[in-house]
Amino acid sequence: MKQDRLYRNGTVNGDFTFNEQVAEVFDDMLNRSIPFYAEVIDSMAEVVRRLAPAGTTLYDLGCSTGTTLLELVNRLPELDLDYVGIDNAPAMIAKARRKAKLFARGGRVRFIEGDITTVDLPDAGLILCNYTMQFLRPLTRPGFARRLHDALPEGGLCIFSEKVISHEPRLNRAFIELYHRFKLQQGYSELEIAAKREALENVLIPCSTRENIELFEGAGFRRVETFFQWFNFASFIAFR
Ligand code: GEK
Repeated sequence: MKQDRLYRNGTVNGDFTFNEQVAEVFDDMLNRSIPFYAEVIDSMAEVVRRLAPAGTTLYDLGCSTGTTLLELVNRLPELDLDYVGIDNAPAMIAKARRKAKLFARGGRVRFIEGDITTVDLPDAGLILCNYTMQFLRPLTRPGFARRLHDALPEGGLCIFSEKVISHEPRLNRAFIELYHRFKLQQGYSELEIAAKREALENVLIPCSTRENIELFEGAGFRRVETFFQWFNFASFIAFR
């Protein structure tokens, strides 16, 4: 896995985008930037194993290089599911397809280049959207959540993960400090952390846990709960 040293000089050339350079080091970047990334995939696999409606399609929106989807395909061979990953970054989809050729053990998995705010989701039974809604403009999120709701049948599920904030300033400050410490422990330098934070400003816009729950309840989901949280990273499950 190629190491992420994109910001080692502390230079920020404009806002963060999901280009070829990012796709190349993305798996390392995610492992070292999202606390408990592997554990969240493990937990999701267990939820999917128990709750996925059989005979439907599982979509991963903002699938990036396909890591989550390929893990699920390989871990859940007994489930009668089709797997579709969607991302609008061509470099991510190209890499996901290469990984699928190497690692997907005969699963029914496809990767599509598309915009998750407009793409159709036929036969959806379960929709994943991990660390991706945070990149959609906040004003568009209610419409997005409504689309997901409308694409699912009754009994369908949406599992999503987001970076979150707290509106309690002291807690929010603690979140930021703890996350900073996590990135240092992962081998990023102060310079790299500061530069990445600057590049993501105005690009990654997190909400609170409660706002995310209200967003999905407002879109019509019957029940929304968290199943994992590490300080400022949370994973949710919404029942249609
Ligand atoms: C994982 N879920 O491994 N349409 C399609 N894709 C989009 C859009 C859009 N409108 N906006 C952003 N993306 C993955 C990680 S990364 C998270 C998801 C991160 C895509 C973007 O191209 C990128 O691949 C992904 O959303 C976000 O769990 O980089 O922090």
